[in-house]
Amino acid sequence: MKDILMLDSLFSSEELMIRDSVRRFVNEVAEPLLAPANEAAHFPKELIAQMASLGIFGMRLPESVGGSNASAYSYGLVCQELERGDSALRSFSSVQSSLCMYPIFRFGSEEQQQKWLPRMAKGEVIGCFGLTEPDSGSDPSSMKTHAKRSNNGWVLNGAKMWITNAPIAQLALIWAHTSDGIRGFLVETDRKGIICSEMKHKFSLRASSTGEISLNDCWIPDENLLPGTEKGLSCALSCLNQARFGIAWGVIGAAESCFDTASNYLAERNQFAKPLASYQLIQKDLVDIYNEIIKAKCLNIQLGRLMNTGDATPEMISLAKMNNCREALRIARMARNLMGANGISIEYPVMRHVVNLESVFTYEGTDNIHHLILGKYLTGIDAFN
Ligand code: TGC
Ligand code: FAD
Repeated sequence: MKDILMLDSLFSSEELMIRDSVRRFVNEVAEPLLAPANEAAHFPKELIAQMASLGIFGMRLPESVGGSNASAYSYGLVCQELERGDSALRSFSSVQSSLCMYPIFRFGSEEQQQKWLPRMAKGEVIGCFGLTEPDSGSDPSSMKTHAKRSNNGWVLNGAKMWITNAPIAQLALIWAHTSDGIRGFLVETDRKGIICSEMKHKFSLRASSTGEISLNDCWIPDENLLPGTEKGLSCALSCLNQARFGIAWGVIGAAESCFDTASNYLAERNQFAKPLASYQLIQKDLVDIYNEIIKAKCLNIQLGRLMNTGDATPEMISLAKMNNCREALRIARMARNLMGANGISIEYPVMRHVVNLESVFTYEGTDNIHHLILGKYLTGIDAFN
Protein backbone atom coordinates (compact mmCIF):
# COMPACT_ATOMS: atom_id res chain seq x y z
CA MET A 1 0.00 0.00 0.00
CA LYS A 2 1.32 3.48 -0.87
CA ASP A 3 2.73 5.43 2.10
CA ILE A 4 1.24 8.84 1.24
CA LEU A 5 2.22 10.50 4.54
CA MET A 6 5.69 8.90 4.64
CA LEU A 7 4.80 7.22 7.94
CA ASP A 8 7.69 4.77 7.54
CA SER A 9 10.02 7.71 8.21
CA LEU A 10 8.74 7.70 11.81
CA PHE A 11 10.19 4.23 12.48
CA SER A 12 13.85 3.37 13.14
CA SER A 13 15.74 1.14 10.70
CA GLU A 14 15.65 -1.63 13.34
CA GLU A 15 11.85 -1.36 13.65
CA LEU A 16 11.47 -1.54 9.87
CA MET A 17 13.80 -4.52 9.73
CA ILE A 18 11.71 -6.39 12.32
CA ARG A 19 8.53 -5.52 10.39
CA ASP A 20 9.98 -6.71 7.11
CA SER A 21 11.28 -9.99 8.51
CA VAL A 22 7.86 -10.84 9.99
CA ARG A 23 6.19 -9.80 6.71
CA ARG A 24 8.50 -12.16 4.81
CA PHE A 25 7.75 -14.98 7.25
CA VAL A 26 3.99 -14.43 6.88
CA ASN A 27 4.11 -14.20 3.08
CA GLU A 28 6.51 -17.04 2.42
CA VAL A 29 5.96 -19.50 5.27
CA ALA A 30 2.62 -18.89 6.95
CA GLU A 31 0.39 -17.77 4.06
CA PRO A 32 0.18 -21.17 2.28
CA LEU A 33 -0.96 -22.78 5.55
CA LEU A 34 -3.58 -20.23 6.57
CA ALA A 35 -6.53 -20.94 4.26
CA PRO A 36 -6.22 -24.74 4.78
CA ALA A 37 -5.90 -24.26 8.56
CA ASN A 38 -8.99 -22.07 8.49
CA GLU A 39 -10.92 -24.67 6.53
CA ALA A 40 -9.78 -27.52 8.75
CA ALA A 41 -10.33 -25.39 11.90
CA HIS A 42 -6.97 -25.97 13.52
CA PHE A 43 -4.10 -23.74 14.61
CA PRO A 44 -0.95 -24.37 12.51
CA LYS A 45 1.32 -25.34 15.40
CA GLU A 46 4.20 -25.96 13.02
CA LEU A 47 4.63 -22.16 12.85
CA ILE A 48 5.35 -21.72 16.56
CA ALA A 49 9.08 -22.54 16.41
CA GLN A 50 9.68 -20.13 13.54
CA MET A 51 7.72 -17.38 15.24
CA ALA A 52 9.89 -17.93 18.31
CA SER A 53 13.07 -17.80 16.24
CA LEU A 54 11.97 -14.40 14.92
CA GLY A 55 12.00 -13.21 18.56
CA ILE A 56 8.28 -12.42 18.58
CA PHE A 57 7.27 -13.86 21.96
CA GLY A 58 7.79 -11.53 24.91
CA MET A 59 9.73 -9.12 22.71
CA ARG A 60 8.93 -6.14 24.99
CA LEU A 61 10.47 -7.89 28.01
CA PRO A 62 14.14 -7.58 29.02
CA GLU A 63 16.80 -9.93 27.69
CA SER A 64 17.31 -11.45 31.16
CA VAL A 65 13.99 -13.31 30.75
CA GLY A 66 14.23 -14.10 27.04
CA GLY A 67 12.86 -10.87 25.56
CA SER A 68 14.61 -8.22 23.47
CA ASN A 69 13.51 -4.94 25.09
CA ALA A 70 11.77 -4.05 21.84
CA SER A 71 9.96 -0.74 21.39
CA ALA A 72 6.18 -0.42 21.36
CA TYR A 73 6.46 0.37 17.62
CA SER A 74 8.28 -2.93 16.99
CA TYR A 75 5.62 -4.83 18.89
CA GLY A 76 2.83 -3.01 17.04
CA LEU A 77 4.42 -3.64 13.65
CA VAL A 78 4.81 -7.35 14.43
CA CYS A 79 1.11 -7.56 15.34
CA GLN A 80 0.24 -5.71 12.12
CA GLU A 81 2.21 -8.16 9.98
CA LEU A 82 0.90 -11.28 11.74
CA GLU A 83 -2.71 -10.17 11.37
CA ARG A 84 -2.11 -9.28 7.72
CA GLY A 85 -1.87 -13.07 7.42
CA ASP A 86 -4.66 -14.07 9.79
CA SER A 87 -6.03 -12.79 13.12
CA ALA A 88 -5.32 -16.28 14.49
CA LEU A 89 -1.55 -15.70 14.22
CA ARG A 90 -1.76 -12.36 16.00
CA SER A 91 -4.14 -13.81 18.61
CA PHE A 92 -1.73 -16.64 19.38
CA SER A 93 1.12 -14.21 19.78
CA SER A 94 -0.91 -11.62 21.77
CA VAL A 95 -1.95 -14.22 24.30
CA GLN A 96 1.53 -15.71 24.61
CA SER A 97 3.29 -12.34 24.93
CA SER A 98 0.84 -9.84 26.40
CA LEU A 99 -1.55 -12.01 28.37
CA CYS A 100 0.75 -14.69 29.74
CA MET A 101 4.42 -13.65 29.62
CA TYR A 102 3.73 -10.01 30.53
CA PRO A 103 1.71 -10.86 33.70
CA ILE A 104 4.35 -13.36 34.82
CA PHE A 105 6.98 -10.65 34.34
CA ARG A 106 4.91 -7.93 35.98
CA PHE A 107 3.33 -9.88 38.85
CA GLY A 108 5.48 -13.00 39.18
CA SER A 109 8.33 -13.83 41.57
CA GLU A 110 11.92 -14.06 40.32
CA GLU A 111 11.57 -17.89 40.46
CA GLN A 112 8.35 -17.85 38.41
CA GLN A 113 9.94 -15.55 35.83
CA GLN A 114 13.02 -17.72 35.43
CA LYS A 115 11.00 -20.94 35.43
CA TRP A 116 8.59 -19.91 32.66
CA LEU A 117 9.62 -16.88 30.62
CA PRO A 118 12.75 -18.09 28.77
CA ARG A 119 10.94 -21.27 27.69
CA MET A 120 7.87 -19.29 26.65
CA ALA A 121 10.07 -16.95 24.58
CA LYS A 122 11.39 -20.03 22.76
CA GLY A 123 7.84 -21.30 22.17
CA GLU A 124 8.55 -24.43 24.23
CA VAL A 125 5.76 -23.56 26.68
CA ILE A 126 2.47 -22.14 25.41
CA GLY A 127 0.33 -20.03 27.69
CA CYS A 128 -3.29 -18.94 27.89
CA PHE A 129 -5.23 -16.33 29.88
CA GLY A 130 -8.44 -17.38 31.61
CA LEU A 131 -10.60 -14.43 32.58
CA THR A 132 -13.92 -14.92 30.73
CA GLU A 133 -16.49 -17.42 32.02
CA PRO A 134 -19.82 -18.73 30.73
CA ASP A 135 -21.71 -16.10 32.79
CA SER A 136 -19.01 -13.44 33.04
CA GLY A 137 -17.73 -11.66 29.93
CA SER A 138 -17.79 -7.85 29.81
CA ASP A 139 -18.14 -7.79 33.60
CA PRO A 140 -15.22 -9.92 34.80
CA SER A 141 -15.78 -8.87 38.44
CA SER A 142 -18.80 -11.23 38.39
CA MET A 143 -16.59 -14.31 37.85
CA LYS A 144 -17.52 -17.42 39.85
CA THR A 145 -14.21 -19.26 39.73
CA HIS A 146 -12.68 -19.31 43.19
CA ALA A 147 -9.56 -20.49 44.98
CA LYS A 148 -9.52 -21.71 48.58
CA ARG A 149 -6.45 -22.23 50.77
CA SER A 150 -5.65 -25.88 51.40
CA ASN A 151 -2.65 -27.98 52.29
CA ASN A 152 0.13 -25.40 51.59
CA GLY A 153 -1.60 -24.39 48.41
CA TRP A 154 -4.88 -23.54 46.77
CA VAL A 155 -7.84 -25.53 45.44
CA LEU A 156 -9.45 -24.05 42.34
CA ASN A 157 -13.01 -24.63 41.17
CA GLY A 158 -14.86 -23.02 38.26
CA ALA A 159 -15.07 -22.76 34.49
CA LYS A 160 -13.50 -20.48 31.91
CA MET A 161 -14.80 -20.14 28.37
CA TRP A 162 -13.61 -18.75 25.04
CA ILE A 163 -9.96 -19.05 26.03
CA THR A 164 -7.49 -18.62 23.15
CA ASN A 165 -4.71 -21.26 23.09
CA ALA A 166 -6.23 -23.22 26.03
CA PRO A 167 -6.35 -26.59 24.19
CA ILE A 168 -2.68 -26.32 23.18
CA ALA A 169 -1.32 -24.62 26.31
CA GLN A 170 0.96 -26.12 28.94
CA LEU A 171 0.31 -23.20 31.29
CA ALA A 172 -2.97 -21.43 32.12
CA LEU A 173 -3.09 -18.11 33.94
CA ILE A 174 -6.37 -18.37 35.85
CA TRP A 175 -8.05 -15.42 37.51
CA ALA A 176 -10.11 -16.47 40.54
CA HIS A 177 -11.80 -15.01 43.60
CA THR A 178 -10.14 -15.62 46.96
CA SER A 179 -11.20 -14.45 50.40
CA ASP A 180 -8.91 -11.44 49.75
CA GLY A 181 -10.22 -10.55 46.28
CA ILE A 182 -9.37 -11.66 42.75
CA ARG A 183 -5.87 -13.11 42.23
CA GLY A 184 -3.92 -14.64 39.33
CA PHE A 185 -2.76 -18.28 39.52
CA LEU A 186 -0.42 -20.26 37.28
CA VAL A 187 -1.93 -23.67 36.60
CA GLU A 188 0.00 -26.30 34.65
CA THR A 189 -2.51 -27.92 32.31
CA ASP A 190 -1.29 -31.46 33.08
CA ARG A 191 -2.40 -31.16 36.71
CA LYS A 192 -5.18 -33.28 38.12
CA GLY A 193 -8.48 -31.38 38.17
CA ILE A 194 -7.98 -29.15 35.10
CA ILE A 195 -9.41 -30.00 31.69
CA CYS A 196 -8.92 -27.79 28.62
CA SER A 197 -11.18 -28.78 25.77
CA GLU A 198 -11.42 -27.39 22.26
CA MET A 199 -14.48 -25.28 21.40
CA LYS A 200 -15.46 -26.56 17.99
CA HIS A 201 -17.89 -25.28 15.35
CA LYS A 202 -16.74 -21.64 15.26
CA PHE A 203 -17.44 -19.56 12.15
CA SER A 204 -14.72 -17.07 13.10
CA LEU A 205 -11.04 -17.39 14.03
CA ARG A 206 -11.17 -20.95 12.83
CA ALA A 207 -7.37 -21.12 12.56
CA SER A 208 -7.10 -20.23 16.26
CA SER A 209 -7.42 -22.80 19.01
CA THR A 210 -10.14 -21.68 21.45
CA GLY A 211 -11.05 -23.64 24.54
CA GLU A 212 -13.08 -24.15 27.67
CA ILE A 213 -11.26 -24.74 30.93
CA SER A 214 -12.93 -26.65 33.70
CA LEU A 215 -11.41 -26.66 37.18
CA ASN A 216 -12.64 -29.32 39.59
CA ASP A 217 -10.82 -29.35 42.92
CA CYS A 218 -7.61 -28.54 41.11
CA TRP A 219 -4.83 -28.22 43.72
CA ILE A 220 -1.80 -26.04 43.06
CA PRO A 221 1.05 -25.23 45.46
CA ASP A 222 1.48 -21.80 47.12
CA GLU A 223 4.31 -20.98 44.75
CA ASN A 224 1.82 -20.89 41.82
CA LEU A 225 0.05 -17.77 43.10
CA LEU A 226 1.26 -14.66 41.24
CA PRO A 227 2.36 -12.65 44.29
CA GLY A 228 2.02 -9.24 42.63
CA THR A 229 -1.70 -9.62 41.88
CA GLU A 230 -2.81 -8.37 45.30
CA LYS A 231 -4.56 -5.40 43.66
CA GLY A 232 -7.11 -7.85 42.24
CA LEU A 233 -9.08 -7.23 39.07
CA SER A 234 -7.07 -4.16 38.09
CA CYS A 235 -4.04 -6.47 37.62
CA ALA A 236 -5.96 -8.60 35.12
CA LEU A 237 -7.26 -5.50 33.36
CA SER A 238 -3.80 -3.93 33.14
CA CYS A 239 -2.62 -6.95 31.09
CA LEU A 240 -5.40 -6.17 28.63
CA ASN A 241 -3.82 -2.76 27.94
CA GLN A 242 -0.82 -4.48 26.36
CA ALA A 243 -2.95 -6.84 24.31
CA ARG A 244 -5.47 -4.18 23.20
CA PHE A 245 -2.57 -2.04 21.95
CA GLY A 246 -1.42 -4.99 19.81
CA ILE A 247 -4.95 -5.50 18.48
CA ALA A 248 -5.20 -1.83 17.43
CA TRP A 249 -2.13 -2.38 15.22
CA GLY A 250 -3.00 -5.92 14.20
CA VAL A 251 -6.42 -5.22 12.71
CA ILE A 252 -4.89 -2.60 10.44
CA GLY A 253 -2.71 -5.35 8.96
CA ALA A 254 -5.88 -7.32 8.16
CA ALA A 255 -7.44 -4.16 6.68
CA GLU A 256 -4.35 -3.58 4.51
CA SER A 257 -4.52 -7.15 3.27
CA CYS A 258 -8.15 -6.52 2.23
CA PHE A 259 -7.22 -3.23 0.55
CA ASP A 260 -4.32 -4.77 -1.38
CA THR A 261 -6.36 -7.78 -2.47
CA ALA A 262 -9.32 -5.67 -3.59
CA SER A 263 -7.16 -3.06 -5.40
CA ASN A 264 -5.31 -5.73 -7.39
CA TYR A 265 -8.57 -7.46 -8.21
CA LEU A 266 -10.27 -4.25 -9.34
CA ALA A 267 -7.37 -3.34 -11.61
CA GLU A 268 -7.67 -6.67 -13.43
CA ARG A 269 -11.38 -7.34 -13.45
CA ASN A 270 -13.23 -5.84 -16.44
CA GLN A 271 -16.97 -5.17 -16.51
CA PHE A 272 -18.72 -3.05 -19.13
CA ALA A 273 -15.46 -3.29 -21.15
CA LYS A 274 -13.34 -1.39 -18.64
CA PRO A 275 -11.42 -2.28 -15.48
CA LEU A 276 -13.60 -1.95 -12.38
CA ALA A 277 -10.90 0.31 -10.91
CA SER A 278 -11.75 2.94 -13.54
CA TYR A 279 -15.28 3.59 -12.25
CA GLN A 280 -15.89 6.58 -10.02
CA LEU A 281 -17.97 4.75 -7.40
CA ILE A 282 -15.29 2.08 -7.08
CA GLN A 283 -12.51 4.65 -6.69
CA LYS A 284 -14.55 6.39 -4.00
CA ASP A 285 -14.72 3.16 -1.97
CA LEU A 286 -11.00 2.50 -2.45
CA VAL A 287 -10.11 6.00 -1.29
CA ASP A 288 -12.45 5.71 1.69
CA ILE A 289 -10.71 2.46 2.74
CA TYR A 290 -7.24 3.95 2.18
CA ASN A 291 -8.14 7.08 4.13
CA GLU A 292 -9.30 5.09 7.17
CA ILE A 293 -6.19 2.89 7.13
CA ILE A 294 -3.90 5.93 7.06
CA LYS A 295 -5.85 7.61 9.89
CA ALA A 296 -5.72 4.41 11.98
CA LYS A 297 -1.97 4.16 11.42
CA CYS A 298 -1.52 7.77 12.62
CA LEU A 299 -3.53 6.90 15.74
CA ASN A 300 -1.37 3.83 16.34
CA ILE A 301 1.85 5.75 15.91
CA GLN A 302 0.91 8.48 18.41
CA LEU A 303 -0.31 5.81 20.85
CA GLY A 304 2.92 3.86 20.34
CA ARG A 305 4.94 7.01 21.07
CA LEU A 306 3.04 7.39 24.35
CA MET A 307 3.54 3.69 25.15
CA ASN A 308 7.27 4.15 24.57
CA THR A 309 7.42 7.08 27.01
CA GLY A 310 5.13 5.34 29.53
CA ASP A 311 2.41 8.01 29.13
CA ALA A 312 -0.33 5.90 27.50
CA THR A 313 -3.55 5.57 29.54
CA PRO A 314 -6.21 2.83 29.34
CA GLU A 315 -8.63 5.34 27.76
CA MET A 316 -6.21 6.09 24.93
CA ILE A 317 -5.83 2.38 24.29
CA SER A 318 -9.63 1.94 24.30
CA LEU A 319 -9.92 4.71 21.68
CA ALA A 320 -7.49 2.91 19.36
CA LYS A 321 -8.95 -0.59 19.95
CA MET A 322 -12.48 0.70 19.39
CA ASN A 323 -11.77 2.81 16.29
CA ASN A 324 -9.42 0.42 14.56
CA CYS A 325 -11.54 -2.71 15.07
CA ARG A 326 -14.64 -0.93 13.84
CA GLU A 327 -12.87 0.47 10.78
CA ALA A 328 -11.04 -2.76 9.96
CA LEU A 329 -14.29 -4.72 10.04
CA ARG A 330 -16.04 -2.09 7.87
CA ILE A 331 -13.09 -2.12 5.45
CA ALA A 332 -13.10 -5.92 5.19
CA ARG A 333 -16.83 -5.93 4.45
CA MET A 334 -16.36 -3.18 1.82
CA ALA A 335 -13.51 -5.10 0.17
CA ARG A 336 -15.68 -8.22 0.11
CA ASN A 337 -18.40 -6.27 -1.67
CA LEU A 338 -15.95 -4.73 -4.17
CA MET A 339 -14.89 -8.22 -5.22
CA GLY A 340 -18.42 -9.44 -5.89
CA ALA A 341 -18.90 -13.21 -5.66
CA ASN A 342 -15.15 -13.81 -5.66
CA GLY A 343 -15.06 -11.88 -2.38
CA ILE A 344 -16.41 -14.94 -0.59
CA SER A 345 -14.01 -17.38 -2.25
CA ILE A 346 -11.37 -19.15 -0.17
CA GLU A 347 -8.95 -18.22 -2.96
CA TYR A 348 -8.74 -14.73 -1.45
CA PRO A 349 -8.17 -13.83 2.22
CA VAL A 350 -10.92 -11.21 2.37
CA MET A 351 -13.88 -13.23 3.69
CA ARG A 352 -11.56 -14.93 6.21
CA HIS A 353 -10.61 -11.46 7.51
CA VAL A 354 -14.30 -10.42 7.64
CA VAL A 355 -15.30 -13.31 9.87
CA ASN A 356 -12.13 -13.11 11.98
CA LEU A 357 -12.62 -9.41 12.61
CA GLU A 358 -16.12 -10.12 13.95
CA SER A 359 -14.40 -11.83 16.92
CA VAL A 360 -11.68 -9.23 17.28
CA PHE A 361 -14.41 -6.56 17.44
CA THR A 362 -15.83 -8.45 20.45
CA TYR A 363 -12.88 -9.76 22.43
CA GLU A 364 -10.63 -7.72 24.70
CA GLY A 365 -13.58 -5.42 25.43
CA THR A 366 -16.49 -5.11 23.03
CA ASP A 367 -17.16 -1.97 21.01
CA ASN A 368 -19.85 -0.96 23.55
CA ILE A 369 -17.47 -1.47 26.49
CA HIS A 370 -14.81 0.77 24.92
CA HIS A 371 -17.46 3.40 24.15
CA LEU A 372 -18.49 3.31 27.83
CA ILE A 373 -14.87 3.54 29.05
CA LEU A 374 -14.52 6.65 26.89
CA GLY A 375 -17.98 7.87 27.93
CA LYS A 376 -16.78 7.79 31.54
CA TYR A 377 -13.60 9.64 30.54
CA LEU A 378 -15.62 12.40 28.83
CA THR A 379 -18.50 12.81 31.27
CA GLY A 380 -17.00 11.62 34.53
CA ILE A 381 -20.05 9.33 34.90
CA ASP A 382 -19.47 5.57 35.26
CA ALA A 383 -22.15 3.76 33.21
CA PHE A 384 -21.20 0.36 34.67
CA ASN A 385 -21.98 0.99 38.34
P1 TGC B 1 -13.69 -0.79 37.41
O1 TGC B 1 -14.22 -0.45 38.77
O2 TGC B 1 -13.80 0.21 36.32
O3 TGC B 1 -12.15 -1.22 37.51
C1 TGC B 1 -11.70 -2.09 38.53
C2 TGC B 1 -10.26 -1.68 38.83
O4 TGC B 1 -9.47 -1.91 37.66
C3 TGC B 1 -8.87 -0.67 37.20
N1 TGC B 1 -8.90 -0.73 35.74
C4 TGC B 1 -7.78 -0.82 35.01
N2 TGC B 1 -6.49 -0.84 35.36
C5 TGC B 1 -5.57 -0.92 34.39
N3 TGC B 1 -5.91 -1.00 33.09
C6 TGC B 1 -7.20 -1.00 32.68
N4 TGC B 1 -7.51 -1.10 31.39
C7 TGC B 1 -8.20 -0.90 33.67
N5 TGC B 1 -9.56 -0.88 33.65
C8 TGC B 1 -9.96 -0.76 34.92
C9 TGC B 1 -9.76 0.42 37.77
O5 TGC B 1 -9.03 1.62 37.87
C10 TGC B 1 -10.12 -0.18 39.11
O6 TGC B 1 -8.98 -0.04 39.96
P2 TGC B 1 -9.18 0.21 41.54
O7 TGC B 1 -7.79 0.42 42.04
O8 TGC B 1 -10.06 1.43 41.66
O9 TGC B 1 -9.82 -1.01 42.06
O10 TGC B 1 -14.29 -2.19 37.01
P3 TGC B 1 -15.72 -2.61 36.50
O11 TGC B 1 -16.04 -3.89 37.20
O12 TGC B 1 -16.69 -1.47 36.62
O13 TGC B 1 -15.47 -2.95 34.94
C11 TGC B 1 -14.92 -2.03 34.10
C12 TGC B 1 -14.79 -2.59 32.66
C13 TGC B 1 -16.13 -2.99 32.11
C14 TGC B 1 -14.23 -1.47 31.82
C15 TGC B 1 -13.81 -3.75 32.58
O14 TGC B 1 -14.14 -4.71 33.46
C16 TGC B 1 -13.59 -4.28 31.19
O15 TGC B 1 -12.64 -3.87 30.54
N6 TGC B 1 -14.42 -5.27 30.67
C17 TGC B 1 -14.14 -5.95 29.42
C18 TGC B 1 -13.61 -7.35 29.70
C19 TGC B 1 -12.54 -7.77 28.74
O16 TGC B 1 -11.97 -7.00 28.00
N7 TGC B 1 -12.22 -9.05 28.78
C20 TGC B 1 -11.16 -9.54 27.96
C21 TGC B 1 -10.86 -10.98 28.27
S1 TGC B 1 -9.31 -11.50 27.59
C22 TGC B 1 -9.59 -11.64 25.95
O17 TGC B 1 -10.58 -11.30 25.41
C23 TGC B 1 -8.45 -12.19 25.18
S2 TGC B 1 -8.72 -12.36 23.51
C24 TGC B 1 -7.17 -12.85 23.15
C25 TGC B 1 -6.83 -12.99 21.74
O18 TGC B 1 -7.12 -14.09 21.17
O19 TGC B 1 -6.18 -12.06 21.17
P1 FAD C 1 -21.34 -10.06 26.94
O1 FAD C 1 -20.55 -9.38 27.99
O2 FAD C 1 -22.42 -10.97 27.36
O3 FAD C 1 -21.94 -8.93 25.98
C1 FAD C 1 -22.95 -9.21 24.98
C2 FAD C 1 -23.33 -7.89 24.32
O4 FAD C 1 -23.83 -6.97 25.30
C3 FAD C 1 -22.11 -7.20 23.67
O5 FAD C 1 -22.51 -6.56 22.48
C4 FAD C 1 -21.72 -6.15 24.70
O6 FAD C 1 -21.09 -5.02 24.11
C5 FAD C 1 -23.06 -5.77 25.29
N1 FAD C 1 -22.93 -5.25 26.66
C6 FAD C 1 -22.43 -5.88 27.76
N2 FAD C 1 -22.48 -5.07 28.83
C7 FAD C 1 -23.00 -3.89 28.41
C8 FAD C 1 -23.30 -2.65 29.03
N3 FAD C 1 -23.06 -2.43 30.33
N4 FAD C 1 -23.84 -1.66 28.28
C9 FAD C 1 -24.08 -1.85 26.95
N5 FAD C 1 -23.81 -3.00 26.30
C10 FAD C 1 -23.29 -4.01 27.02
N6 FAD C 1 -11.53 -14.28 27.06
C11 FAD C 1 -10.47 -14.59 27.87
O7 FAD C 1 -10.52 -14.41 29.08
N7 FAD C 1 -9.32 -15.12 27.34
C12 FAD C 1 -9.19 -15.36 26.01
O8 FAD C 1 -8.12 -15.82 25.57
C13 FAD C 1 -10.28 -15.06 25.15
N8 FAD C 1 -10.23 -15.37 23.82
C14 FAD C 1 -11.34 -15.20 23.03
C15 FAD C 1 -11.32 -15.68 21.73
C16 FAD C 1 -12.47 -15.55 20.93
C17 FAD C 1 -12.45 -16.10 19.55
C18 FAD C 1 -13.61 -14.89 21.44
C19 FAD C 1 -14.83 -14.71 20.58
C20 FAD C 1 -13.64 -14.44 22.74
C21 FAD C 1 -12.52 -14.61 23.56
N9 FAD C 1 -12.53 -14.22 24.91
C22 FAD C 1 -11.47 -14.50 25.74
C23 FAD C 1 -13.76 -13.71 25.50
C24 FAD C 1 -14.02 -12.23 25.22
O9 FAD C 1 -13.16 -11.42 25.95
C25 FAD C 1 -15.49 -11.94 25.56
O10 FAD C 1 -16.26 -12.56 24.55
C26 FAD C 1 -15.80 -10.46 25.62
O11 FAD C 1 -15.15 -9.86 26.72
C27 FAD C 1 -17.31 -10.18 25.68
O12 FAD C 1 -17.92 -10.98 26.65
P2 FAD C 1 -19.23 -11.86 26.26
O13 FAD C 1 -18.94 -12.60 25.01
O14 FAD C 1 -19.61 -12.63 27.46
O15 FAD C 1 -20.37 -10.81 25.92
